[in-house]
Amino acid sequence: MSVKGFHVAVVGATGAVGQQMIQTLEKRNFPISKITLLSSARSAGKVVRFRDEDVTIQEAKPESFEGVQIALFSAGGSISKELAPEAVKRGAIVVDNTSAFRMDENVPLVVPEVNEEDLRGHNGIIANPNCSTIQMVVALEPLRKKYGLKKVIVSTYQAVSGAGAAAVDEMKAQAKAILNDEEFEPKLLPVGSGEKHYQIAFNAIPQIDKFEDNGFTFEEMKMINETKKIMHMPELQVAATCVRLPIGTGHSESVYLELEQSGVSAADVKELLKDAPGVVLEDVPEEQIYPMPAYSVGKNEVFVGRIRKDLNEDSGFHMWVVSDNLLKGAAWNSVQIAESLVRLGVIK
Ligand code: L14
Repeated sequence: MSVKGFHVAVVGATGAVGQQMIQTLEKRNFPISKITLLSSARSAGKVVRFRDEDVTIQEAKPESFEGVQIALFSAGGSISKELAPEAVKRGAIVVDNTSAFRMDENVPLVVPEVNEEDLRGHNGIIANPNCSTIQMVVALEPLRKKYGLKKVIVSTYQAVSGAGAAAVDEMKAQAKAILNDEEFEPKLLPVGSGEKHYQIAFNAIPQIDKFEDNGFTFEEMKMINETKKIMHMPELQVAATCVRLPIGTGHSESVYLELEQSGVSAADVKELLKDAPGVVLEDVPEEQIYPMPAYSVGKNEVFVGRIRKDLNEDSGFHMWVVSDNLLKGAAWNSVQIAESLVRLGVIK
């Protein structure tokens, strides 16, 4: 690694995740010699503070990646499909936070606590998994390693910021309108381009992304397919139900899992997760200690609690998994991948 650091680009610099990427790079003191902030033409010209300097955001074009060594993308799948190959062509390693390349065989899909070594096989693009997938696999991996994993059934309680800053604004406006007995017209959720839109304030919407023919939504299928890929377990039984709740930031998940090994106790599981990388165990029911999304905001870790053994299935366990969807679910995992690339010597 050079002493001065790397030329890093952030694509989607004005978005909910892009903003967190910039702040995370700064907080982690990532070795940066130059930062290039890119966005759509609409947001170009805005100025962002980075390490006590004003950086002007530029419109993302193929030429923008000249000299860039690491490019963090979070500007939507179509921008990634168009510009990530352009960045790679110019010598950059891309960490892409969209679903554009995640299931591509030639693209490692990485959560450093689980499969950091997969980074060595990259071909220029590395994919950052879906937010809901990331926090779940961080909690599952120690169990898979020690006891083997057979089956996972998850229900999510997802925050609105996953759908972008505009969706959070819409939720707040709806809440205000409801408290004032005023009319409002939902426009963004569950899917911006969809035919129908529903109220999110004081509601729960059992749809995140579009439906596939099999009855699952894309978000649910992402959790299913990405989990198998990250854990190298095509045979793992996984099912997901993804639900949007009126929460600003912080995804929660109720996870049911079955181990390969029987005879394991809840205490064994707690003991294992207590020291697991990236995990904070918050599990003292007698003292009402358990993770909650409101208290996960701004933190990089995955919080796990409510661990208990199933009453019928000896190898079955239930747990509650919470994390900041914009950080471990997106920006922090991307920056963490960049840190791993440096530490493993994959990028020099
Ligand atoms: O796949 O709407 O990275 O909360 C993450 C946020 C999918 C949509 C992804 C949301 C997106 C999801």
